[in-house]
Amino acid sequence: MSSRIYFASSNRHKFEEAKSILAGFGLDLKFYRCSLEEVQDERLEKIARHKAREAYSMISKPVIVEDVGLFISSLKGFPGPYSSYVFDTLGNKGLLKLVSRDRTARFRSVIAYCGARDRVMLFSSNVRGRIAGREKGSRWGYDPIFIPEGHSLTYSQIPDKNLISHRYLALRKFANWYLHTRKSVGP
Ligand code: ITT
Repeated sequence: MSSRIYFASSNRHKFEEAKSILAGFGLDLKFYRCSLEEVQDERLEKIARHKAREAYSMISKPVIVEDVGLFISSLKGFPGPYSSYVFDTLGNKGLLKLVSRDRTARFRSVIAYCGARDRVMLFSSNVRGRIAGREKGSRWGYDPIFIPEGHSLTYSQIPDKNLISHRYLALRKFANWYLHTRKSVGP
C-alpha cells in the first residue's frame, strides 16, 4: 500500500484541512478536483460510499471522499444530508433565521476510502455544539456559525480547528486503520 492517497472533492477547503490533518500521520494527500454525484439519501454513509466508488472509477487510485452534514436539533436534523444545497441557497444568514431558542447542533463527517473497486471503508465522527446567534469570524462554509461543545468561539475563530473538528476525528480513525493495515500487509 502506498502512502499517496487522493482526496476527491469539489471543495478545496475540505481538501486543505484533510491534507494538513493527514500530514500529521505521515500520509501524503493529493487533490483530485471533481464534482461527484450526491445520491439523495438520509444517510451520509450511503452518499459517501457512492461518491467513493464513483471517484475510484475515475482515477483507479486509492481515494478518499468525505460527506459532511450539519444537523440542527430544533430543525429536526435539517439541513443534514442537504447541507451543501442549503449552504449554496440560504447560506449562513438564511439558516440563522430558521434557528430558534434550542440552538444545539452537531457536525457529522463520513470519510469513505476506496483502494480497490469493490471495497469501501467508512470512518465517521460527530462533534456536538451549538449554532451561534450571528456569524463570527470568516473562515469557510458553516464555520462562522458553529460553536463546538466546550468552547465559546466558532470554528472560524478557533485556530486549532484541525485538532478538534469532525474532519479530524474521522480522519484519525482512517489513518489508524490505514497505517495498521499497511503494516500488516508490508511495503
Ligand atoms: P464535495 O461533496 O464535492 O466534497 P461539498 O462542499 O459539497 O464538497 P459536503 O457535502 O461534504 O461537501 O459538505 C456539505 C456542506 O457543509 C458544504 O456546504 C460545506 O461547505 C460544509 N462543510 C463541510 N465541512 C465543513 C467544515 O469543516 N466547516 C464548515 N462547513 C463545512
